Amino acid sequence: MNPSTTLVLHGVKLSGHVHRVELLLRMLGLPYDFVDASASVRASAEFRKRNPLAQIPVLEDGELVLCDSLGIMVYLCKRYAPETELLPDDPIGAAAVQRWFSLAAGEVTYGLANARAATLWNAPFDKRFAHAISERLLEFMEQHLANRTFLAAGHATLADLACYAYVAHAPEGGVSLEAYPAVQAWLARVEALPQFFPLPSALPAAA
Ligand SMILES: N[C@@H](CCC(=O)N[C@@H](CS)C(=O)NCC(=O)O)C(=O)O
Repeated sequence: MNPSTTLVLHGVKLSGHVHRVELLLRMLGLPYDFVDASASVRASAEFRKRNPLAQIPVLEDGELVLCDSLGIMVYLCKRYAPETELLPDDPIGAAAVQRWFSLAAGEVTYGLANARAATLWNAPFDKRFAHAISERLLEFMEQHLANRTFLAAGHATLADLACYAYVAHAPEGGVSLEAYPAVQAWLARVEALPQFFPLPSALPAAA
């Protein structure tokens, strides 16, 4: 089913939270407009009317305004692709996706995303703490993926889209992926999905 109005995604291209939503929009084949919402835009009264937390992503679907990347992903599947296997409906599949959503909003954010933001943009996060959380998460993922292809099922789900960008860009936060071959193989499997597109590198291109 296609939306009757064009969906509008507010975000910035270097955000992993925004990337997971944009990746899903592309995988579901939903047309959308992308509106830049860099820091000065997010601070405006107009943006805060959409999201009082002043965070991205925000998705507009006609009159409906949705905040929170994971909530937006659930909405898009349920509204426009109710049969998609990206959001399993069976009790075990649904619980497994929720577990990875919790990790995406927890360890992935407090570890990998915060280490990246502190390294690249001097965001006020404790890098040692973020690195310790990142390592614990990656060790768990390595063990989890040793005999699995995707995080929450035998096929890709929203769990993979939600976790992908900050894991793939861990080195930008000073977190090496070298010791995690199963995690690297999983990243390659996500990158091979139809309609995949990468989060751009935040590092300056080599001369
Ligand atoms: N729970 C939110 C978190 C979103 C989030 O932290 N977005 C960051 C960009 S990656 C942001 O807007 N940061 C600005 C701020 O928190 O002031 C979600 O999943 O959408």
